[in-house]
Amino acid sequence: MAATTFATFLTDVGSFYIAHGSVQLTQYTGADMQFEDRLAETARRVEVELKRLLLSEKVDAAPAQLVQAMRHAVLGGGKRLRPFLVLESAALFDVSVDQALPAALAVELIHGYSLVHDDLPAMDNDTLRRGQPTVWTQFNEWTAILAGDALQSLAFEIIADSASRLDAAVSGELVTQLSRAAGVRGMVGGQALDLEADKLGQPPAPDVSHISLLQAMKTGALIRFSCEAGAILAMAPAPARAALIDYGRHLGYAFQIADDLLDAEGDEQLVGKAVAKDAAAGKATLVSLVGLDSAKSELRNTVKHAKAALATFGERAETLIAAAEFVAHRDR
Ligand code: GRG
Repeated sequence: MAATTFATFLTDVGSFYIAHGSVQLTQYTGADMQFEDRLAETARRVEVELKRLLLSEKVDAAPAQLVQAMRHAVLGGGKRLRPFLVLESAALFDVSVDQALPAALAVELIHGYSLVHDDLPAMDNDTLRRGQPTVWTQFNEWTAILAGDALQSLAFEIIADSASRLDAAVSGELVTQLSRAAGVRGMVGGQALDLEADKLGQPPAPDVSHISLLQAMKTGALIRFSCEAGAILAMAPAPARAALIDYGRHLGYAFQIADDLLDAEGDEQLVGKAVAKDAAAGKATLVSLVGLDSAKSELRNTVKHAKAALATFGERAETLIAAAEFVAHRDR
C-alpha cells in the first residue's frame, strides 16, 4: 500500500479502530519510502494507538479531568521520534510492528510525562508546547503533576501487560532498561543536574564535560534506549546490541546539540515552543560554551560517528542512517 493511500486509510479507519481496537496495523511495505514519509506514517500509527490506549479499560475508571490532561499531553503533536527509533531498530531484526508497539508507546508516554513535568512552574515554567498551551496552563499544576505521574505508570504497565506479544524475559529486560533510562541514572538524574545548575548555580562554572554528561542523561538516555529496544526485542547477539547502543548514544548527543542550535537560531512558530530561552537565562549549553561554529562542527562529527556505528547492519540500516541526518538538520 503506498504511503499516501495508507495515510488516508488510517484517517478513515481511525475512529473504527479506536472504538473496536481490532484492526491490525500493516507492516512497513518497503525501503523505497522516503524518510520523512516513513516518520510521518509512524507518527500516525502512534497517534492512533495512543488514542486507543487513552480510551481503553486501562483508564476508563479514572477521573475525567486527569484522563483529559493525559490526552492533552500526548495526543495531537510531536515528531514521535522515539517510537520511530524503537520500530526501526526492531525492523533491523525483522521484529514485527505488533511486537515492538508496546515498547514504542511506552517510551513516548515517558517522553510525554517528562515534557509535562519539565513545563511546570517549578521547573522550566513554560506555557507553550507543540504549539499548544502546556498541560499546567490548560488545566492546573496539580493535574499536570498527576497526569505526568499517571503517564509514567502507564508506560510500564503496557510493557508488563504484553505477555501475549512478548516473551517474559524480553518484557523484563525492556522494563529494566527503560526504568534505568528514565530514572536517577538517566533522564531524572540529568534533569536534577540541569536544575541544580539553573537554580542553584552548581557547578559555578559548568564545562563541556559537565554539560555533555547532563545532556546524555537528560535527553540522551531515552533516545539510546529507543535504539537499543530493537535488539532487546529480537534477543540479538551482544555485538549487534552494542552497535545500537553506540548509535543511540551518538544520536542522543546529536539531538541535543541540534536542540541547542534550534534554541539559538530557530523559529518559534516552527519549533512550537519558546526559543532563545537559554541565552536569556544565561544557561550554559554547548553553544554558549564553544560558540555556534564549533557546536555545528561537533554536530557533524557526532552524526558521522552515529552512522559509523551502524556499519555492521549494512544497507538494512539506511533508515536509521537517514534518522541521524534528520535529527541533526531538523527545524522543529
Ligand atoms: C521532568 C524528569 C523530568 C525530565 C525532563 C526531557 C526533559 C527532561 C526535559 C525537556 C526539556 C527539553 C525541551 C529538552 C530538550 C530536548 C527535548 C527533550 C526536546 C523535546 O523532544 P522532541 O523534539 O519533542 O522529540 P516532540 O514534541 O517532537 O516529541
